Amino acid sequence: MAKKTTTASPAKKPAAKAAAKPAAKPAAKTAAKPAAKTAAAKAPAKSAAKPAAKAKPAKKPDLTLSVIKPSVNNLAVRVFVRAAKLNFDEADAYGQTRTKAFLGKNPAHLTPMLEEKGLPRGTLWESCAIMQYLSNKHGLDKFYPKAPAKRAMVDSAMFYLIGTFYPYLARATYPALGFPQYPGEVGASEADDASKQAAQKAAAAALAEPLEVFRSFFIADKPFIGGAHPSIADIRLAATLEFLAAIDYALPKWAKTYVAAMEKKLGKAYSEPAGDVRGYIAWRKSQTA
Ligand SMILES: N[C@@H](CCC(=O)N[C@@H](CS)C(=O)NCC(=O)O)C(=O)O
Repeated sequence: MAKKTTTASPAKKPAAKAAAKPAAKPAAKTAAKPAAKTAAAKAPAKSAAKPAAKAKPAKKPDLTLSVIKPSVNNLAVRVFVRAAKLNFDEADAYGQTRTKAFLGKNPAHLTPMLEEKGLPRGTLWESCAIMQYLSNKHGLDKFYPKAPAKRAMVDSAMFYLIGTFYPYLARATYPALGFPQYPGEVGASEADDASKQAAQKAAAAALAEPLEVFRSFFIADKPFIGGAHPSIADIRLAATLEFLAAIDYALPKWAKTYVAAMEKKLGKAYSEPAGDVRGYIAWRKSQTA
């Protein structure tokens, strides 16, 4: 598998659509050493007579990911490309998504956005679609099982997350995160503060049911939805749960254990990009304290 290289700059920019403070941690600092260096370091000692083998230049990443670092939609894909050890470039798209150049590639102005030559339109957005595509392309069955029935469960969990769980979560957490809510939401309307708070409270209360569905139905008696190894649905779910810290949501014990198990299994691939989200939440809280 190709070695990861990331050219992501440290998270200097303010969060998503929000305010002005850097995410606490820089983006993945794991930027791989240039391949050439690594290869040279591993090369066996050569006899003095032979000239040293010419080091190969690092392979140019074949995919670019445009991201907004404090976002959990982005976190899912950022974790995935690291865990899958893909060869990628990361571009910070904060404040860029409505530019002419970005809209020309992606009229939905959404991140994460994948750019890759082989794609029919050159770009792909929607976090789950990006993870599905990359898993298919690189044969990453352990993240996205090939067997139709197992794959259907992963798909179902992801659709359920995007279609049911995430809208509740956005209504419940976006006000605390300083993100604008979607048009038509009470939180985005002219309603008074009491009505907005009631809507936020109702959304937070609604989270318990889908959360329990993830536990009882999708995870059941396994460590992860994917079984012994986290699937792309698990990465999407664990990443999403990170936002609940913004409202000090009382995560059930199983969910805390689940995120910890994910972090243990994926190591830095999870914890480094998660640091950007956690850092942003900590900063928001420090501002409103
Ligand atoms: N369902 C999408 C949601 C993507 C999304 O909402 N992205 C936001 C960041 S959280 C974004 O890029 N917003 C920038 C904009 O709308 O201009 C996914 O899972 O990828």
